[in-house]
Amino acid sequence: ANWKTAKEYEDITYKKCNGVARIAFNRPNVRNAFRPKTTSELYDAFYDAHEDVNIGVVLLSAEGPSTKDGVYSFCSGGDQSARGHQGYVGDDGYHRLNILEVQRLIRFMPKAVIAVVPGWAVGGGHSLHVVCDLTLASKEHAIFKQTDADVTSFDGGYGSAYLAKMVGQKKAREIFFLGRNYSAQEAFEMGMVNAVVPHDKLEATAYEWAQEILAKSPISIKMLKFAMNLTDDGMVGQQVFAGEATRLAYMTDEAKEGRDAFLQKRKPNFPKKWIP
Ligand code: 1HA
Repeated sequence: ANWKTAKEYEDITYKKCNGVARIAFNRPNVRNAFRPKTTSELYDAFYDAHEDVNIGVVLLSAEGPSTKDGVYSFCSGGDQSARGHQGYVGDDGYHRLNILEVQRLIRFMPKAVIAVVPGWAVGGGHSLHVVCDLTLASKEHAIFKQTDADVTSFDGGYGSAYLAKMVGQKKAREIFFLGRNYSAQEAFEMGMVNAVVPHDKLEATAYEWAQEILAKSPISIKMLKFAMNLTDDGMVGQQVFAGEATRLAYMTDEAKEGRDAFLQKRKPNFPKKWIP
């Protein structure tokens, strides 16, 4: 793949190639922990991928390994050294939990998002892989771990409750209550990883999976994602799904008549067909 840098950032890299966007954590020496700068850069890049009509699949990956010890990581969650009393403190001095906004962008992205996990996926980093549509993990180096209950920073949303829908209640409670390490293979067997991939083939495999998805009907992928989100997302899930129903309704003669009648200041004369 011939990746081209889409935008320069400090804490992440952002590249594009043939319909695929690749957003990657780039703080490998702290296991790709995120600070407020990281999350606002993630938000910016995900929003760009959301808006770009030439992008159909987004990879959330990570640069590495650490130059200190050669260890690979996906993301180790919130940067504990940036944690204040009410959240994570940014350059502006305000305390935020804005990784949750990034989670929502991933969740409501009208395209597939694939987590590409080369190493540690821990705490809020684990929750990010949970919220992505698919997860590919390095056979040799990926380790999944939930430390939220070690550091009193718990994700009571998608990170835990949605995880439980994915791996079952007993396993999800084990993951959070014991905080053990799980290999890519164990995570695969639990149902939270789609494929275990040899480390040196991980990025290429992610790109191949993306290309397979890109060959499908874009509307179908979007509607299927939103349909599968719907039951877990309550009224917001309904809103997102229904927005697409409205868009499809716009394309009918009926909708054109409704708009035209308003603009022409006359009563609408809808086609009198009640198609079952
Ligand atoms: O759950 C949430 C949220 C929920 C709701 C709303 C907002 C949320 C926001 C955030 C989060 C969270 O992410 S809570 C969970 C926060 N993360 C952690 O508790 C994980 C902390 N890290 C570790 O447990 C370990 O580092 C590790 C299992 C990922 C890797 O262990 P390893 O290979 O033994 O490496 P280690 O020596 O511990 O770390 C390497 C370097 O990276 C260390 O720095 P150094 O001594 O070389 O200077 C270490 O301090 C740094 N580092 C690793 N993780 C973090 C970190 N620095 C800051 N924050 C980190 N998360």
